[in-house]
Amino acid sequence: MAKTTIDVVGMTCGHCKAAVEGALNNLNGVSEASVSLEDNNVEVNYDDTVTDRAKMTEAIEDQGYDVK
Ligand code: 9UX
Repeated sequence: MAKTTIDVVGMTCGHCKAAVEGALNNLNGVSEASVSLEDNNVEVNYDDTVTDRAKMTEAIEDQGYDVK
């Protein structure tokens, strides 16, 4: 299991938080995604034999947010 923090641009409200967390939790290999609106990032616990940062970045961008 691996853990990473991804900086995300453009999340301002609770719906943004839910959209990003939901998109990541829907990915195979992600066990937990937790957005901090204060820090503009998302902490992700994941299985690095199943998924990777590129896939997570794509899922976040698909929701309309930019990844730094
Ligand atoms: Mo509320 Mo978050 O309109 O973009 S969903 S700010």
